[in-house]
Amino acid sequence: MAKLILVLGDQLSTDLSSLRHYQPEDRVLMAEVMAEATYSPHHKKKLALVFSAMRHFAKALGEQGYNVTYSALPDSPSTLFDAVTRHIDNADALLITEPGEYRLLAEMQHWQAELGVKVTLLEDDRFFTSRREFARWSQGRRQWRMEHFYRQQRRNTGLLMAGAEPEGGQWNFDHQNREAWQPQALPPLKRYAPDAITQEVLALVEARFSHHIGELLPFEFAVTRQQALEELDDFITQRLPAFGTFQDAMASGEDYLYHSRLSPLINLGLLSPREVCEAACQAYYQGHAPINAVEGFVRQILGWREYVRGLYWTLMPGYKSHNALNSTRPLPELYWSGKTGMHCMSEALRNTLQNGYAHHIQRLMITGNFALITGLDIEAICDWYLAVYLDAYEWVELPNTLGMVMHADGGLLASKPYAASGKYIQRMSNYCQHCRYKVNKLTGADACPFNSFYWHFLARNRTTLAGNPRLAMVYRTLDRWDEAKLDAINQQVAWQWRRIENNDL
Ligand code: FAD
Ligand code: DLZ
Ligand code: SF4
Repeated sequence: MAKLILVLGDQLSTDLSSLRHYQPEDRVLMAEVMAEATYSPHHKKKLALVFSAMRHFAKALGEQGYNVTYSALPDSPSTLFDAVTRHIDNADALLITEPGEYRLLAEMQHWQAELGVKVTLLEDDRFFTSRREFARWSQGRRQWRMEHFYRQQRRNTGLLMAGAEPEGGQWNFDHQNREAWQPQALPPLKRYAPDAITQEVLALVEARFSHHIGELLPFEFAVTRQQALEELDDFITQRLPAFGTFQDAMASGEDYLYHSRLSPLINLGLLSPREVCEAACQAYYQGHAPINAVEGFVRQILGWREYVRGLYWTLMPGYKSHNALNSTRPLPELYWSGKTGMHCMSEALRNTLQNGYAHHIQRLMITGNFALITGLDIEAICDWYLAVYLDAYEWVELPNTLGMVMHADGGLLASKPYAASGKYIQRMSNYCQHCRYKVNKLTGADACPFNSFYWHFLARNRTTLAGNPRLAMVYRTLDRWDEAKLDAINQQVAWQWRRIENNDL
């Protein structure tokens, strides 16, 4: 009985559950399709990355002896279902590792009836925790907290454990990981010159997707398993040792700092989360990187990445419709153009549009914080985050945006909204030194917009947020302010909104 095995664009792992069932009579199908390329206006660099990595992966599978059919754009069926329909004829069954996004899983669940052949969806076991294990962990818990989940993950995997105790005597070294930026020379990044396959993909993206967001060139990203391993090694040797210390820092003109840039490669399947965590732990045991760096890094992958995935699959499809703070303002044009006088925003947006990248603190505390405190429309901001990053897939983007940034799930993902005034940005970066606005001013034409938007956010969400013990202090401050001051904030915010609408903030 011959099987057709459909491998999706973010399933580029030779140990994929579906490929483990491959027999010599089977065929692997990979297809570039317009439906996947356009369900979001993906950044041009993301399209190039996904297509180039898919083509390289198919070639590598062929070289290893697999029968591979690769359907390349522009001459490809428009949907994955159409691609399967075209190639199913000699097969008696279709095998797929479950897709990462709910919308596709929901579609695939109808395929057996529509195709008339047996369709088997296998678990995607490239994660530390299965969907079922997360559902079991979360069931009956009054509160879901990443930190509790993470400790269980450490115990289950033995990563950074010394017997029953956490390595270094603590679960978390975050207090050492909040250094503000200090000017310093950063290690150079590795760049990969586009080969013939990538050049063909770049020409395709330029010809067919020129209206998509972002800058296509230069394109120097890793696209093969070998290059992904080089990227991992480069991060572990060059940047991991200082990763923890400057994890929350931001600096004008510095796009990556000591971050790993590995998320696009892990999410595509070119690196496994386990091998990445193990490489970081090895650096600790060999004395190459300190515990605060290694634990901080491992927590992002073993903790946060697994946690948001578990939460996504446990709560979808309902999760997508939450809007606890009633955020409804249309997304300002500046998110797409990057044009704004707010230097912190302009830096985060430049990085985003040029590189398809922004590090976590830029996503959370700059573009995310601005979206939260101005009350931007949930669907629009989620769509934006899904479109603009190389690593964006809904299973990881949605909980981070809707939950962590917008607090739209009412505090399920994060116990307090990550709202901040300009003061936080000033403390963690050098942005304010280059800005046309004055970070210490609350009102006036040159006042930092984050300040008035922040207090306005707290005032307008008082009913929902004032009971949160972690916000008690800021509400006590707000309570001391008289009507005149609150009125001035309202006027400042109204004026800033007019400037936003005129693309002039
Ligand atoms: P590093 O700082 O080097 O971190 C190491 C790794 O940890 C990352 O490669 C990533 O795999 C993982 N990680 C870190 N933080 C998170 C997190 N909060 N959730 C899940 N994994 C995490 N990450 C994505 O992979 N895809 C997304 O679509 C995505 N959308 C986001 C949207 C918002 C609004 C926010 C605030 C965060 C989002 N993140 C997303 C998480 C995080 O910002 C990125 O994983 C990280 O910036 C990627 O860069 P890096 O590889 O240099 O990360
Ligand atoms: C992201 C993406 C893009 C841009 N294009 C394709 C494609 O043409 N063919 C394909 O199989 N997969 C693609 N992908 C990845 C899918 O969108 C991804 O598998 C789902 O979103 C589930 O995570
Ligand atoms: Fe951003 Fe305000 Fe600082 Fe300007 S002054 S960089 S707007 S925080």
